[in-house]
Amino acid sequence: MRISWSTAALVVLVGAVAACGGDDDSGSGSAVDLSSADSTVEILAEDISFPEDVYETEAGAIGFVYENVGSIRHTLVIEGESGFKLDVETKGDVDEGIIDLEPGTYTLICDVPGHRPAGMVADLVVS
Ligand SMILES: [Cu+2]
Repeated sequence: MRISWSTAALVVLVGAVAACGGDDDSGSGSAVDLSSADSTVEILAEDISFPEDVYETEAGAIGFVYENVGSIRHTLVIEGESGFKLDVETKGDVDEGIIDLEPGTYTLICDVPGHRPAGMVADLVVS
């Protein structure tokens, strides 16, 4: 797995901002170490959609990098996996998380009210 320098810089930046702000109420935090992930999925949050209808990855510890390229708040939730939620407040925000998933097809959504019906829903195919 490789993380580009720009991504690494962004993550460091966002971490610093979050530390200063201190009001991250999502509980997802920003101190996730993606180096322990078996695979990584990068997902962009647009206003109001995901760029892809289907994301594919391999079973195991899956790292998610969620970047807000829109201008309003978005979240990333995996239906049926209540312990996992990423939250990106505004443009440029990046949130990361790791979750163990077995093979199957999962549903990714943004659970900000109105966003799922507007198109923020995609399949995650884990093989
Ligand atoms: Cu959204």
